Amino acid sequence: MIAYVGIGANLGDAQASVLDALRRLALLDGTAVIETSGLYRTAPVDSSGPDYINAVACIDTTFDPYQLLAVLQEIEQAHGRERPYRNAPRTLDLDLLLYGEQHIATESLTVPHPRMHERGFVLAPLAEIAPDLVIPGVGPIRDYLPLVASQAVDKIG
Ligand code: PH2
Ligand code: MG
Ligand code: MG
Repeated sequence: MIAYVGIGANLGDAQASVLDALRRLALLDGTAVIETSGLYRTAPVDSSGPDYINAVACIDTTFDPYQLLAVLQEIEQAHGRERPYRNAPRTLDLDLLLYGEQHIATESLTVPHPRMHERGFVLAPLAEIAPDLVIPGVGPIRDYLPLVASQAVDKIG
């Protein structure tokens, strides 16, 4: 299944952590990284601390959504992810944004990610690699990008 993973970090060497996450995604069983966005420096949204480094990866995986969620959490744990409170600054965050066109709404997982269409730090890297994407149940990514234009998102390098 084609899935999109959002990657973010704003503690420690955030850029190195995001790049390491991309490497680790490529090493997962039954998973190929199809495309990765560039890295973006973004202001914290409903969060605090230093600017974030964000990116998005498109993967093709044989994992089901819950298996994928578990391995994403393992990668976060490898980077010492702590969760002192909601939206706390973090060493590494991997969010399952989209899993095919599936809608999932359970206690442990909501797909599409419920706030992705309001967040420049997700939409900018996602639109870079999937400009024609239609977010299931939401609409074309093209329609949502202008709505987040005021959020500080700078592609680096
Ligand atoms: N992640 C959040 C909350 N706020 N802000 C930025 N810029 N980047 C993020 O990855 C981010 C955020 C919750 O996961
Ligand atoms: Mg997140
Ligand atoms: Mg998360």
